[in-house]
Order: sequence, then structure tokens, then C-alpha cells
Amino acid sequence: MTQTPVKLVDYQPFSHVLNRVELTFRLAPQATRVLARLHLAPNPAGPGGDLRLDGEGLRLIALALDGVALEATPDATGLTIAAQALPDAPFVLESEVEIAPEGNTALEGLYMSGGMYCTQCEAEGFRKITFYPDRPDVMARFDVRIESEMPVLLSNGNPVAAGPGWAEWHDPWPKPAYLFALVAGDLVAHSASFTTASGREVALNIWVRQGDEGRCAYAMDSLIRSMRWDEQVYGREYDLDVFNIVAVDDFNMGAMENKGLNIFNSKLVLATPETATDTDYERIEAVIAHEYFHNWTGNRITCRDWFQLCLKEGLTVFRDQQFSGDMRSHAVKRIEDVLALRARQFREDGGPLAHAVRPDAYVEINNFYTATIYEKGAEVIGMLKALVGEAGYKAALDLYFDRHDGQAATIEDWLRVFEDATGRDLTQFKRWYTEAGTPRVKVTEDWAEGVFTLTLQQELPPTPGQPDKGAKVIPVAVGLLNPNGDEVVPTTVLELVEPVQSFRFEGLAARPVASILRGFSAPVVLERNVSAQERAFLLAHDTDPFNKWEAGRALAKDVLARMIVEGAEVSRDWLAALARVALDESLDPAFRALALRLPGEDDMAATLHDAGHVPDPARIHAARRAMAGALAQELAGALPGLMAGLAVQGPFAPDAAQAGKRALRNAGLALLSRLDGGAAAEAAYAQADNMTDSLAALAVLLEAGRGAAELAGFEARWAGERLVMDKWFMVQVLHAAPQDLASVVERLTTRADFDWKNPNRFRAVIGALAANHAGFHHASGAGYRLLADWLLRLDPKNPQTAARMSTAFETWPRYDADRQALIRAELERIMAAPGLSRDLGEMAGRMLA
Ligand code: 0A1
Ligand code: ZN
Repeated sequence: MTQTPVKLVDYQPFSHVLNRVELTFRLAPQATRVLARLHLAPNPAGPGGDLRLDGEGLRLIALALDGVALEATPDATGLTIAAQALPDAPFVLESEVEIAPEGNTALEGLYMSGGMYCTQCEAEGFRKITFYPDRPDVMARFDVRIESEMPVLLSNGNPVAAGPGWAEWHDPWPKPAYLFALVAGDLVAHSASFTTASGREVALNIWVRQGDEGRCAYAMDSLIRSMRWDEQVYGREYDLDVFNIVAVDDFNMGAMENKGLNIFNSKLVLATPETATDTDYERIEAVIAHEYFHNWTGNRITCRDWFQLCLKEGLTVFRDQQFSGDMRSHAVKRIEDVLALRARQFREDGGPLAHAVRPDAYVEINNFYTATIYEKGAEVIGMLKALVGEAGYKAALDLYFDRHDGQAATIEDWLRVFEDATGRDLTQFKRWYTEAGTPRVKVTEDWAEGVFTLTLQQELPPTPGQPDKGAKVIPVAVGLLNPNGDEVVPTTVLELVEPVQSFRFEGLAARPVASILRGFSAPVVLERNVSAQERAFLLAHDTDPFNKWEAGRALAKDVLARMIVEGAEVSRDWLAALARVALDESLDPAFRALALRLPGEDDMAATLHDAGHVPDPARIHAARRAMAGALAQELAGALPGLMAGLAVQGPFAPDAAQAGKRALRNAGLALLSRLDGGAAAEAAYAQADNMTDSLAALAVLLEAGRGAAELAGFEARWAGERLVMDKWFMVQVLHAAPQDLASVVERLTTRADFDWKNPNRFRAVIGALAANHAGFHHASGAGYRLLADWLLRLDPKNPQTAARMSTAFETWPRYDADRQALIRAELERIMAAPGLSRDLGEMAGRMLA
């Protein structure tokens, strides 16, 4: 297979400018006709020469230039019109192509889901719809006419006119093709309206299948709050007469920010207390906000090329994280975000798939919608904000919107607005965008004659293709506590810019206890020799809620690591410290629930590997269970009272306060099952009146080796509900005992309702297979084999999702020689498969390199 990378250094502007696009769709499942009129002109700033249009899988029916038929033979990736055939002045290129949405299982371009037509064009799906310069720096105004028997016909922008069997849309805002969308279906709307700060009325609609309209209220409420928040916090107003959201069942990702017509995976729209968990509600709120915020950060200002993907994604994630913090709790949100960052991005950054936040080469761009570009991209913006301060950040963002509105911009443009607005030189800071890998910051402390000195040393591990790196600018937020727990130096941001640097704190009466990297002020690994006593002290006294949690986390990891490696007993001090937090009613229940969550098995495998050990998944699993058992014993007397005190009064509300209570109560239930074998969980399952509690109790029962009757009852109640049944599939796989995992997955995948071409269902089973650490890494290799079998089966149908799921193998270098050999053999089997996609081929190749 040839894998020619696209390189950032090769960027050239497009040969032509495209001012306007007229599209007509005559929809039919097997033979949709797409007529396109492209209003083109030579680009004075372009390289000149031929006109090259992208196009894949299109049957060309007719082509004409300024009304004159043109002979052209498309190749596998597009169509070239030779320079000699092109006028030196503006011209119109017309094409008619035929495509078959019904057979499109890749879910890119125009496809069908549950009887409706829908599109997904990011990153390069528009080329599967018509011949077009499918690149983000070509921005045009779109006029769209849809002809179809379907009752609801939607596209971007504002509605212009409609009649029986047709509708026309006009989008006044120039946009790249990846933001194009079309939907046609038998849909109903949950509607509302929004008045912008300047007094314009916007019609809001969430379009769903008949019967689902009662499940949209939370998504609509989240949308309205997002619109208001973006006005209040960023001064950004919505800019069309309508904002449409459509929920579809078959979707490769979470959702998509198409201009004025967001398309969502239905699991991120539909929710009732009976069908959705608190976590689902929280994600719906965050993703609705994320897609809405893209209207400014992504759509009004887009990316010049796909190497700049973090320009829109890092910034939009940063904005949605700020929003969620404002809506819920900043402390809890920060802890959750850091947990996710470490689990996904640190893992990626430390393995064969590591890449820069702005990479400089790719084979398949769909493989770069990663935790590094999204989540590390957001962290980099958080650091920028910490360095320039609130006022500097606001000035820079105002300048960004002002200067680049309507443009396709770059990371250089982004950094320049910060430099121009604040006067700060960001040359060194830019390394965060161009160099991969998670820096390690070693801390040493010194106390002499009333002066406390912190010495910070940064180490930058090699990553694929980047053996050597320059020192980063690392904002390290520090606070100092005196020995009785009072804060003597409030949070101060130290700027680490050299490989090694010392910072002095003078005038202290006694040696302080340092709270370092408060709020997780930089995405680094902190290496510090801290005694268990000092960690326990910070867990009890730190005024920074993130570091308070972090101290407990670090303590738990130290204890668990010793249990795994040395066979040590659970530390009594840790048990006592954690019990104090769990029972401290002055603390937010959500925070206490997070403190009670033991380090995950994959996290421990990474930690042990970093410390020079070879992780043994079975030992990690056993030790973690022993740790939970000991914690349950420690809390035994207090659990019933703790749980009773957390009962929720009144009707279900998906807000942070109730969700926190449920989370802590269910953490208590999990501990109780270590003592009573699951009896309380059986009762809890029977009494549950919402999905959060039902699913939590079911998981506890499965962990305890029970739950058969409950699984059957759940299935009988929810058999027709796809999103709820996804949970039923997933919970069984996540909580299967390691030795049973392969057979559980085999049983589930032979069921008639294992509709593996649906990405949600595939992820519910095959994604969960890889998330069950001890089961996936069972020494037999059965987990690895099963995953590879399913990736190879999915790849010809849906290469994008197959490639994403292959990242389950990215951690292979951590494990012992036998497991390494087993995983490499599966990756080699994948590489050798005939007809392997570019997507999966690139991923397997990078993992093996
Ligand atoms: N831009 C969307 C995510 C998205 C990316 C790629 C897709 O197909 C390859 C689909 C959606 C977002 O950030 O929400
Ligand atoms: Zn996004």
C-alpha cells in the first residue's frame, strides 16, 4: 500500500477563488443526482496552472464550462482541467454527478441513517458529494436546492423558499466545504426561540424522529445557555435567523458544527432521567456548547489547512470547558478534565502515536482528531491565559475575532494576536504546538535561613521523529502552606523557561509545605519526592481544590503501586486519610466521589511502566480489588449513614448538586458490595427510578458476580431503545471478569441486535473490550485477537471508526515480551490484510514503526 504523507511545508494557496456555489440535490437512495455550479476566478495570489478538483466515488454525468460541454476523465481522487482550457477571467463550472447514499457505510459524505439522508463532510467528505476544491481555505457562499419526497429538507444558513418536494437555502457566510450539511427526513422538531443581545430573533429547532421529541428539553436548554454565555463571556452573537440541530443514530463521532445545521450523534441529544445518566447529561451540555461555540471559533474563523486543526478544536474545547465550569463546579470539572487528559492524551503522547498539537505531516487527516489536538490543544490555551492573565487573554481574543473574522487562519496568526495584544514574545512558547511529548518536571526543595527554594528541572522525552527538544515555557502555579495548614504564600505562577531554574521564597517563619502545579497549570508530569505524611497533609489542608484531590490521588497511586510491586498491605494512613475526606460533609459530594475513585488499571500500568517496572495486568487487577475491599472495611460502620444522608429529595434534576449526591451514593454502594456480596445493590437496582442509579447498581452487581436477573429485566424493558441497549451491552463487557471477557464479547457479538455497522453499538462492545484492562490484556491473547478480528471486519465498511478503535493497541511497548509479541502479531496481521484502508493502515504502521 502506498502511504504518501501530506506535509505542512508543501502548503500552497488554491489556484482559483470560489465566490459562490449553487447546488441542487435530487435525492434518491441509490441514485442521487448532484448538480453543482461553481463560480470560479483565477486566484492572483495562487500558483496558477491547472484547476484540480477533488472527487471520490462520483459518477460523472456531465461537465460544462461557461455553458460549453467539457471532456474530462476523472481519476481515483478527482478531476483536472488543464490550464489551456481555463479562461483568464471569472467563469462558471457546472457538473452533474450521481452518488448512492444508501450504500455509504463509511458515514462520510451523503449517507442514510434510519431512513433519513444526512451528511458528514469534515474533514474531507465533501469530495464524496461533488467535484470540488475540498480544502478549508476555499470559502464560498452556498445556495442549496433540495428535491425530495421527505417532509423536512434542511441545509446551512437561512431558509429561502419551499414547496411540495423541494426547499431552498441560502448561507450568507462564506464557508469551507467541510461545514456543508444537508438533511432530509421524516422528522419532528422540538422548537424554541432566542433573542440575541442586539435583539434579533433566532428560531431554534432540534430535529428528531417521531417519538423522540420529548427527549430534547435538556439539549435545548443547554443550547440557550450556551448562546447566552458566548455573548456574555466572549461577546459573540449568533449570526443567522435559524439554528438547527439534527440527531442521527449512525455517526462516527460525537457531533459536527456545520454552519447553522449541527448534526449530532443521537446519544448527545436525547435524554430523559429514565434513559440517560448524569454523565450523559453532562456530556450533552458540553457537546451542545462545543458545537455552538464553533460558530465563531471554527466557522467564522476557520483553519487554513488541516495542520491547523487545533486552532479551532483546542480553542473550542477550552471554551466548552470554561462553560461547563461556569455551569457546574470549576473544581470538579478541572479534576474530570485532568483525569481524561491523563487517560487519553498522556497515554497517546507517551506511545508510538505521539504527535505535536500542530503536526507537520499526515497520511489520513481523520486519524488526527485526537486527544492531543483537542485536549492538549485546550491545555496550551489554558497556559497562554495563565501567562498573559485575564485581561491579556480578553484583549487577544477580541483582536483575534476582529482581525481574522471571515478568514482561514493559522497557529502563527493565533500567536501573533497574543503578541500584539500583550507585547509578549511567544517564540519559545510556540514549541508547545510543534513538539510532541509530555514534559517531566523534577522538583527539589531547599530550606535554609528563612528562605525556601524550589528548583524545577524540565525533561523532554523523545517522541517518534523528534529525538531532541527545546526547553518549554511552563507556567507552574505554586502556593505555600505553613505547618499548621494556613496558606502563607497564595497561588503564584512561576514561569519555568530554562532547563533548570530556581525560585526563592523569602521571609518565612517556618519551612512551608509546597502545593505545586495548582489547578494543573501545565500538562506535565510532576516528579517529586514527597512523603506520605506530606501528601496526607495536603489532602487535608490544601486550599487549591485540584491539588487537594491530586494529593489523595498521588497517595493512592503510591499505595497501590507498592501493593502491586511488593505485595505490600494497604496503608492504614491512606485508609484513614481517605475516610476523613469521604465523610467530610463540608466538602462537595462530587469532590468526595472523585476522591473515592481508585486509580484506574490502565493508569496504574502507565505509572508502573514510567517507574521502570513491567506492568502485570492480572496483579494490577487483583491489587485494586484488594484496595477497594480494604477501603470498604475501613468505612464499613459509616457507609449506611453516609448513603442515607445522600438521598435525593424531590424529582430528578440533572444538575451538578444532585449528580454529585448520586455519584457519592453509588460510590458507597460499590464499597458496600465488597462487604455484603451485592445484596444492597440488588435492592438499589429494584428501587432505582433513573438510569444513573440503575446502571450504577447493575455494574456493582456484575462486579460482584451477580446480576443475571437484572440484566434480563433491563433487556426486557429496553429492548427497542438503541441508546439504552448500548449501555446494556457495554456494562457487561466493562465489568466482565478478566478470564470471561472474550466469551462475553463472543456471546454478545452473535446476537441479532449486535448491529456492528452502527458506530455506537460497535463502540459499546468492541470499545469496551479494550477498556476492560485486565480482560483485554489477558495472557491468552484472546482479547487482542478479538479486537483485531473486529477491526478487520469493520475496516472495509467504516475505515474511520476502525482506525480510531485501533488505538487500543498503542500501549503495547509497556507490557512484557509475550504480550508485546502477541500484539505485534495482531498489528502485523492487520497490516497484511488485502484491501486495508489508508486509515487503519496508517495507524497500524505507526504503531509498529
Ligand atoms: N469537528 C467536530 C468533530 C468531528 C470531526 C470529524 C468528523 O468526521 C471525521 C466528525 C466530527 C467537533 O469537534 O465536534
Ligand atoms: Zn470541535
